[in-house]
Amino acid sequence: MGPEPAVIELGVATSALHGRSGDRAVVARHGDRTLVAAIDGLGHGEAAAEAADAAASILERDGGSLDGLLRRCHEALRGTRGAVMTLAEFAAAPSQVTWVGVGNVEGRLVPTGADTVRADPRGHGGAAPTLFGGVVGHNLPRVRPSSHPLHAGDVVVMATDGVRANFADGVSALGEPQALADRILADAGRGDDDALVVVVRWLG
Ligand SMILES: [Mn+2]
Repeated sequence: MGPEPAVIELGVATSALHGRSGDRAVVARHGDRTLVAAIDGLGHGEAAAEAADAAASILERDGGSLDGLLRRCHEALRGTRGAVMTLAEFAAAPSQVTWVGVGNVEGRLVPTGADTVRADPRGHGGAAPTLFGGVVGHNLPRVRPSSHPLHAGDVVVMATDGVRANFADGVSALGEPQALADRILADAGRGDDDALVVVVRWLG
């Protein structure tokens, strides 16, 4: 018997400014851990989509530490436009999310039972991954992933900069992840860039 897999429910909402989106969501299971990533290829259009595809193929295939994954993406994205991304790895024993970002793909934890959570991670309310300045494929910063305990029903939201930074305001952990993702995109989508909202509910 292998270890218990991390169990999540997922919702993804996306919109493209022109043609193919340069924003990409990835979900990959590696052993007892489930990796969820939100990727924003720089700019938009085909060149952004190619950069996002290169990162997605690494993340779908490879396991290992988050900083190791970022390094492999960095190598794979050399010669592309580059991408920013946030990676969140869900594990069941103990129940936690380990996460980190390069660039400005924001993440928030909306605790189960919380009515709403403020978007500012430095304020009261939801935890957030640390985002390190840089661009995967061009300048990769030294990153330090952080971990946060999860309780069944907690929701993690990730959104690219095609979504306003206050996207988590008023979001509750109730409701289906796909409905939450659709509503956040409808309410907070900027309309001037590719946009991606990824919602994960932790089931334990
Ligand atoms: Mn963008």
